[in-house]
Amino acid sequence: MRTGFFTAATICMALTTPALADGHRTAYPEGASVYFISPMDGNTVQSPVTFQFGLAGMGVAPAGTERENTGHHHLLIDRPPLGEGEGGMEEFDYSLPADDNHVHFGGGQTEVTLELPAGTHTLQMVLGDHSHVPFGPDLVTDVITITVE
Ligand SMILES: [Cu+2]
Repeated sequence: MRTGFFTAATICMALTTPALADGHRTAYPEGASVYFISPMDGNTVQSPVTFQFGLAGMGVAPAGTERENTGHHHLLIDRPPLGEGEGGMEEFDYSLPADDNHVHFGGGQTEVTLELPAGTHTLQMVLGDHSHVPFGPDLVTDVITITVE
């Protein structure tokens, strides 16, 4: 009985405080959001592509800066939505990798220009904390698709 009670309490807490549920993720204000300013879903663009990253309800700070309610942007390129890749939802519990599919803007950039090969690409923005751990499923964008000419 006792074990059952604690299990239920843990699940309840996980549902109401997702940012703290696993002890890894950093808390963030309710209602905060990240969004693409440009490009937008369905856009056809030329390479190099200028990206503008939007963030509401929080501030941008360089990687390594441990300041409440701040983070830095990441661009996920041509991979499944975060949480639906090989690591499943555990992707939200660890630092994002840094490779061709996971680009970090650890300088606190909100606008960058990137070379992308011609073709169709999927993109997702993810806000990460000072140690590159995603804040949580609320602080990612939908995956958008752009075509590079
Ligand atoms: Cu990062």
